[in-house]
Amino acid sequence: MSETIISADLVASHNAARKADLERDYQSLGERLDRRGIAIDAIRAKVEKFAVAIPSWGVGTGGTRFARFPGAGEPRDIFDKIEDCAVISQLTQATPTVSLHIPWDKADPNRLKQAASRFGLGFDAMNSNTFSDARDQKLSYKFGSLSHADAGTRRQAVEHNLECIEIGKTLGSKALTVWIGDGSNFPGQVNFAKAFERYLDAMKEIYAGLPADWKLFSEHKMYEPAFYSTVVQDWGTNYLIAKELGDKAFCLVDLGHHAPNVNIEMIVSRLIQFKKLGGFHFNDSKYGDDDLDAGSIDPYRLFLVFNELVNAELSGAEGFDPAHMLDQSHNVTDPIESLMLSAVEVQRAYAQALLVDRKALEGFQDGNDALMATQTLKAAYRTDVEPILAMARLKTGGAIDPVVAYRAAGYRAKVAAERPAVAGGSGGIV
Ligand SMILES: [Mn+2]
Repeated sequence: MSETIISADLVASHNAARKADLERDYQSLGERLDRRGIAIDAIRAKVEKFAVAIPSWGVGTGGTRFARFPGAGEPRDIFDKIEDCAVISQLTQATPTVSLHIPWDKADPNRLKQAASRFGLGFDAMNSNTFSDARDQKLSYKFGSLSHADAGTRRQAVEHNLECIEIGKTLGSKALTVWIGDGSNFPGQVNFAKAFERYLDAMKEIYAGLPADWKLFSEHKMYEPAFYSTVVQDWGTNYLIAKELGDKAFCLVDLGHHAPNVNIEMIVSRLIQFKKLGGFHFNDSKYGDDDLDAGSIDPYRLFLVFNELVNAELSGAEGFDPAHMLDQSHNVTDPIESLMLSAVEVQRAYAQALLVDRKALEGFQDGNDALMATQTLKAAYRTDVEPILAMARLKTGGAIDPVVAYRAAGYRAKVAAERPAVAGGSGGIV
């Protein structure tokens, strides 16, 4: 039995006070779903198994390039971060793994593993960082990393990624996510084809270092930090990379890394069709790579993405096993609260997508009944699945209302007393 940070008695009394109401709501929803031919317990069982990883960097307060305003009790190191992740996991029962970022989270891998397993946590994909310069780093990434014009700088970036794999092997991770900031700020600054060629060559070296049971995820992003051109800018380029590298290479889709109005769910469908969907960084966006809380701006889009994922899951698409991770920056909220609610929002979109009447939808599509086809999706999306999510938490030992239980536990005030305030001022993680 793993340790819990929030008192089990507190969670139990929180749940006891809400259990009777939840049971009534669950039964009432169950009756309505039954009329639609859906067994509520089967949906709940799938929701209970659904998991999304927490990014270690998400539990600290984020910031913008203008400033960062730290919150109270911010984690001082990766071990504090793991404890914050344990709280999220305990109360939501939806986030069993942590995704590490090297070098930010660099520590003795055996100690890391021990710290996480204390709370029953595992490790998701490893994330390399060649978009900023680490302390004591020999060569700078100011003008790029894996696509840099200088062979020595490329070598250093490759070695760093290989080191991430080595650390991940000890931790039990099974994937490496590579996002680079390489690109240019001025027309003419780089030769597009040469830069991409250098990137591919470097990625081939990283790919060659992957253990047999690992996956390599490349993550595209339209712009930023480079503002004129970006080497891995869209899903098309990402697909080329995955295709060029081999069977263990897949595309990672960060929802915020596209132009406004881009049809992300269709990109997801394409990548599933051609067996190159590796996973997600869930977040939401209003303008660009805003890294807002998942489902906070456009929950319908999140549902439409899950509609594609559930369609693939139910049709038994070969090799379909995408990784789920949150990738957010919390500037004005308690990161633990945001991450708990975001994990629940992702779970909600999954549950709603499971309610889509796919047989009816197919009939409307084949009959060109656009109105009824779209209403079929809306009927699923409009269903309030909260009783399913809350019951899944109750049954697995989480809290019926994670934020209320978290606030009642006084965790933030407790760690604020133990963890000295950090200075603000500089730009945050974006
Ligand atoms: Mn991301």
